[in-house]
Amino acid sequence: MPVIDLRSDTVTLPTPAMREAVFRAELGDDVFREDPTINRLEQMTAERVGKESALLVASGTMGNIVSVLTHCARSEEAILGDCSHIFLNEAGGMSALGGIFPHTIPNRPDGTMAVEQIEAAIRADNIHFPKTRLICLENTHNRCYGAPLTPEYTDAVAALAKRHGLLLHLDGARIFNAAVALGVDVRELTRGCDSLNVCLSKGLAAPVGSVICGSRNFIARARRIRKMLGGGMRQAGIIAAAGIVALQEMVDRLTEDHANARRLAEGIAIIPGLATEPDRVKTNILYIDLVDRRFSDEEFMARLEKKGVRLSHPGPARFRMLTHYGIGRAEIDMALTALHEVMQG
Ligand code: TLP
Repeated sequence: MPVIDLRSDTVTLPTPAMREAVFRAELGDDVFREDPTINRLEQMTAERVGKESALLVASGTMGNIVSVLTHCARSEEAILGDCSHIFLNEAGGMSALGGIFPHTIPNRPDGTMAVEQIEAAIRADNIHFPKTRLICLENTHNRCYGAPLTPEYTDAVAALAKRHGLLLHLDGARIFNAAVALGVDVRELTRGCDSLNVCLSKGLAAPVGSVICGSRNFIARARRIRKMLGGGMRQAGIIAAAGIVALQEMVDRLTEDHANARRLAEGIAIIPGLATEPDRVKTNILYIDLVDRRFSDEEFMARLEKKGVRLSHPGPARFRMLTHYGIGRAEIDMALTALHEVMQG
């Protein structure tokens, strides 16, 4: 029986073109900056998102922590959403590794934080307070149904940061999903930020890797932090080769994932005992609530697993599904059938 794995878009396997590119990749020692494939990926990514320079890192988590450690010194403060991945899912890296203080603002359902609330959170110059240094945004917003943040919103936060002499980091793990969903050039979503993290190993289906982008000066400093964290990866052109294919061939098809997620949500909305909000689905992420408490969460997941459907379990009676490369319309319909059957008992 085929497994329909909707736990995450990180489960994607590399495409045949990626495997071929990995096989043929020209390699060198990247700590000496001698891996031509990495150099090419970094240059390509920087150009694509409109920044001067870029740096390959092992993961999205590493991209975020390297960026935050590059921007902030110990005892400084970063303002970020209370539902952000950096705050919830990165093992508290900013405080553990950097002595950086996270100051959270509520995320609204559309993934934004109210600009007035961000402004109110910026500390006055007073010896009792940590110094605010950084604002972090997340686009698309994972916990908020994959909501894409608009250019207008990002520009407004960037303008606020500038007015207060702060820096702006964008966790753009799924920034291409946002660009495709909004029908804008990705640079419109990145122009105001000082750094961003782009993941190659989520919807773009590369096996490993993220790229952080920013000014030449930022990337030069980030390179040292990456080394300090043990992230100098030598012949990692093996990774970069698949990343190049991801950027070249896997961005436009994200529209298919978005259409499939919407179809899935619309199908789930009419299944008795389950609840979801199809109108919130703008990209490839949706959440469902198990309203019917005949089954425990574990029982629900086990019954679906038996029918070959996997989803993730971010909280009590709440589940998450992501569409991605390898999940077509047929798989969506099979998943809906499985959900119907499970709920019919
Ligand atoms: N998110 C993963 C899990 O950690 C939840 C997923 O399955 O969605 N930023 C955002 C917005 C992310 O969603 C993720 C991964 C990361 C950063 C971290 O990327 P990795 O997993 O490469 O460290």
